[in-house]
Amino acid sequence: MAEYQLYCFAQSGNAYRAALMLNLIGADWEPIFVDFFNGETRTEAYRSSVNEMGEAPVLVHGSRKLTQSGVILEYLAGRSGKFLPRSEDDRLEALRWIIFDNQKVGGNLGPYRFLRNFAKPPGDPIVMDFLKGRAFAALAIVDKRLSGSPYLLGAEPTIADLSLTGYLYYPPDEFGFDIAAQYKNVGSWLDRIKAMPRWAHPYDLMPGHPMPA
Ligand SMILES: N[C@@H](CCC(=O)N[C@@H](CS)C(=O)NCC(=O)O)C(=O)O
Repeated sequence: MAEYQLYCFAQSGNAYRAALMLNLIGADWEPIFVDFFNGETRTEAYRSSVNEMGEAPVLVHGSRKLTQSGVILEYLAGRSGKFLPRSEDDRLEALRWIIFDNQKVGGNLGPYRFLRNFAKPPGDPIVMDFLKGRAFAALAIVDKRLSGSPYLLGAEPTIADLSLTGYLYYPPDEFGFDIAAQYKNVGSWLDRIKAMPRWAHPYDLMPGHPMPA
């Protein structure tokens, strides 16, 4: 058995944050497929034995079980010393961006992409416009931040960067817009992270893609 197990599925940008971190730090890890689209996270069994919050990702490390991608990133950075913000100020700054991402970037892009590609029926146009507008406003803030430095906290990549990539490598046709082309600094930053050894696309890193017809 691998050292780490990650409950995840390929379409989940929330889970990708943790899967990407595990891969980039060279951890010995294996995915455990969560059958999200058939309702696994809503079952009593999942909530009682995997995550009471009914969410993926979940990281298992020995007797420890961690949920919330931000918590998982912090844990792995602390253990590996990689992507770890060094000073107390930097740790707080990374946490600030991770929360911003969870709420405003991934927090809007995730539901938008879900309603556009996977929900039956697809999302109401008014809801879609709202989510898109919120996501664009948040991406503009990230783009401005990245105009001054290669990574969110400066010269070195941290867990804040890995968190923010969550939904940003999925294909533009799943969104109906091209984030990397529309937000140039975000596009170059995504390329920098993509060039790191052991980077992998979410569809190659986690199980469940392509989805059965
Ligand atoms: N803030 C959480 C979000 C996790 C999350 O919402 N995951 C989705 C899958 S992409 C989920 O399991 N949703 C189930 C639900 O909300 O009922 C994180 O970053 O881990």
